[in-house]
Amino acid sequence: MERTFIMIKPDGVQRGLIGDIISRFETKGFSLVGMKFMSVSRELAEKHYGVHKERPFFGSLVDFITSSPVVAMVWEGDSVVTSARTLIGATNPITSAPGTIRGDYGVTIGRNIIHGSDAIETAQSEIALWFSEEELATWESCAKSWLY
Ligand code: 3AN
Repeated sequence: MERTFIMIKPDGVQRGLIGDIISRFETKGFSLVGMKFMSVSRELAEKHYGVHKERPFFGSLVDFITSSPVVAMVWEGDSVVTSARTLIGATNPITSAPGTIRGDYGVTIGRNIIHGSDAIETAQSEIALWFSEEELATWESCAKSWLY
């Protein structure tokens, strides 16, 4: 079963959007397999956003992500990587569609509420970066097969 890494950024946490965001993933039909409310170290933030190291916004992005707690999550389900990106909406909240998380709640690209892995390989490396194996649960003992 496919998994993706989702992070509610400091702005999403401070604006009280945790419940709504989790609800959107749950009602879509995905399964939560890991979640923690946590402060982010500079080291973790720099590794997570390493691909953007040369971009002009890298420093402010790391400053922002480390400024106050985030909610780190792993969600599981059919094609969850692509589907989560659809639920989240385009990077720039000005152009993300109404009905998406960023489209409904965001205005600023540097404060776009939520992160979601952009590909299956990225999801695997981000999950390994943010979570240990013991922090991830399994739904095998639950009768959820009828959801799909
Ligand atoms: P996404 O989060 O939609 O995958 P990326 O990977 O292009 O978008 O960018 C990662 C993060 O970097 C974004 N979520 C946003 O917070 C920030 N970011 C991207 N582009 C800019 C920009 N032009 N100015 C400021 N921050 C940006």
